[in-house]
Amino acid sequence: MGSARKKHDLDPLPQTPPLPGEPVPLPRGGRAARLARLARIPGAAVAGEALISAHELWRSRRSSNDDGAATAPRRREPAGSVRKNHLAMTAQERRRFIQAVLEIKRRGSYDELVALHVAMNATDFRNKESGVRIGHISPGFLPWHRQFLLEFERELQSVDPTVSVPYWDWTTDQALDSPLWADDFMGGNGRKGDRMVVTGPFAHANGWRINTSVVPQGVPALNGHYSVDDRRFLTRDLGANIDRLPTARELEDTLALKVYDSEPFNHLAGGEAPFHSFRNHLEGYVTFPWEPRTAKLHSRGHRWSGGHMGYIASPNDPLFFLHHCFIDRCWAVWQQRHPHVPHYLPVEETDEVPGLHTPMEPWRTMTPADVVDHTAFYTYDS
Ligand SMILES: [Cu+2]
Repeated sequence: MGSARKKHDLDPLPQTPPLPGEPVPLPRGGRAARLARLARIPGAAVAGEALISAHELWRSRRSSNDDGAATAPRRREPAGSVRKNHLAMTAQERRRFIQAVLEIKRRGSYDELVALHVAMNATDFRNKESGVRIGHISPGFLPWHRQFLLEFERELQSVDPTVSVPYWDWTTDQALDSPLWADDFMGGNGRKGDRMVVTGPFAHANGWRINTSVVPQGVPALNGHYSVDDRRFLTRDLGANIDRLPTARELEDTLALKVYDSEPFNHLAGGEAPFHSFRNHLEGYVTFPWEPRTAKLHSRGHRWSGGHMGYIASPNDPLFFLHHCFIDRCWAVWQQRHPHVPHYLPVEETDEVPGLHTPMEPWRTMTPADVVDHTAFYTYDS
């Protein structure tokens, strides 16, 4: 049923180049106003006022003669967080995590993070073929999302210092009756028809509202690509858009790759033997010849979950953070398997993608080099 609708709705992590090559003018106005217009649902609570257009910042830094040195990395004292598989959390840990998420939603910082992710996506996906790409379709994918999760975790810890971000290992945790989908945690699937999540803490009836648009205004190319669906309730459509979650084999084959990333550092990198892009295979834009030629790993997790997870504003679903925490852990595991290769490439930034020492936008507080070793900030339970 509704296959045409689904195809239209859920193609945000595209396998095919979605965007026309024409330059798209950025909206006029102050940076905060611009970002707010990009990301906010009219009438929704304000989020993201303090954020900055990543694209604009990048351009201005690159054209100035500033040496681009980042300020000292923000390192938590002590680096004591342990990120756990959610299946290993106690009932109390689960409760505290959910309470902290609800509190930062109430404060507005949750929605600021969603808005920030939308702003970054707008630039990255528009420039899929060529142009500046910071956190997606770029070697910056892993360090950028590492900092994004650190910012999220820092917000949670300002509410409850005992909380850390849990992860969802979808290679083994695939059952629809997993505690992942329980009423005291992520809540369940969307209901038939409108796909509204109706159970758990993020159900509309329990107060969770979508405040950040899935449709960035002022980015016409994206408006044509993403469906206009600004209803205020969280949606999911588990398993409807793609038949299964990523497998352990997919992950193992990708972890075996020895090169972090290579030219052209986009959605095509490592697509052919010798498959020199761990990053792109993990991000999920290319597959091995023995795999389905559809999204894998990171992309497949988004598409399988469906609903908001399939959109440009996927962090609207807190599931995003558990998914990306596992992706982050995959980078750490890969480093352990390949101790003697560069853990981030390229060393020198290009006109399009960040180098090892390029400050990450829009924060400009850390570079990929600063976050390459996650143990400076947190550890994983296994
Ligand atoms: Cu992302």
